[in-house]
Amino acid sequence: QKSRAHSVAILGAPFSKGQKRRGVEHGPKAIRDAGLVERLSNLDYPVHDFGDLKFQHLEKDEPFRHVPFPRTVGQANKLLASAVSRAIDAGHTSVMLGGDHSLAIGSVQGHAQQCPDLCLIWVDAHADINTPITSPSGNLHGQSVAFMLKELQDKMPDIPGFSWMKPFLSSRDLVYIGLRDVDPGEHIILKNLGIQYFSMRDIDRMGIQRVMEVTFDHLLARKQRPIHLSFDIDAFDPSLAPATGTPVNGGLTYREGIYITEEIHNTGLLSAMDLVEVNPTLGASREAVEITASLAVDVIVSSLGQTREGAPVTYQDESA
Ligand code: HAR
Ligand code: MN
Ligand code: MN
Ligand code: MN
Repeated sequence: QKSRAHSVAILGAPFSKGQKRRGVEHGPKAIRDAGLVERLSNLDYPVHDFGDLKFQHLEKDEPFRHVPFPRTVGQANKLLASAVSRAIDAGHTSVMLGGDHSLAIGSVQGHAQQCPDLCLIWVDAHADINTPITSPSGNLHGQSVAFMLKELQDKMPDIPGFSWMKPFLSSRDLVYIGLRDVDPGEHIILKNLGIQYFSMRDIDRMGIQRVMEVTFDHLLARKQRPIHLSFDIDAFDPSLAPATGTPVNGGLTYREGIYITEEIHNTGLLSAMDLVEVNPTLGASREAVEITASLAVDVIVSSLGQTREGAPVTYQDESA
């Protein structure tokens, strides 16, 4: 398993207008406070923390149908997309700290500006593939994937705030892991487009090892290509990740979650990732918030090469 000694760019995205509960904009600080940069410095590449993006909050942003804050979400994602694109162009592996999951629109789009052949692994309790028409809540964090998919282009109305982007991803270049709360309209889309997904039931049946094998067969068998990992912390069981806005029982175990990220690291193809939906105002206690943020750090460092079996000594030599 090769892996280039990449540098890592951390981009904080303190943003919450893709859903109705405030507090998730404090996710980046909670994840940093849980020791992200120190833990990454144990790995063998340089870390550049670019701080937090400064998002604008628009005064006038009328809902589109029942979808709140369309222009605010659109503009935030436009800003994030250019930041991710610049980070990838500069040779970094991009690590976006959310923030709510609507931010994946900009993160994946910015990555795709540099790597048009990327594939997407979406680890989440939810499919986030509602269109503004099918969405029961109207919340844009439940619609991120619908903005990306070419196959849904004619199902998407023109939403104010999103004229800067066009759909860029094929549905065959996407795999879901961890689903257990899928809306009826989303189920129809998954089935109609033949999207490869592994629900928690599939993980129960197949085991996580086989799930990852089939995931990579599906995405990488034809050719090796950059991977975007979009990891929603609510993929984990709420006992492990309580501080999040839409917890759903019966989620990933710690070992399943870490196995997913170890396998993704071992491909040597991870090019950008998101860690979203940590909401430090929602934990029932200080400890609940700390275990959630510390789990987020474990997911990130494991994706970037921390192993459970140790590693040979490496020397800090960038020319090597
Ligand atoms: N499917 C529901 C909706 O569209 C809830 C999904 C949003 N929750 C998330 N996203 N955290 O993964 O509103
Ligand atoms: Mn999500
Ligand atoms: Mn979710
Ligand atoms: Mn490695």
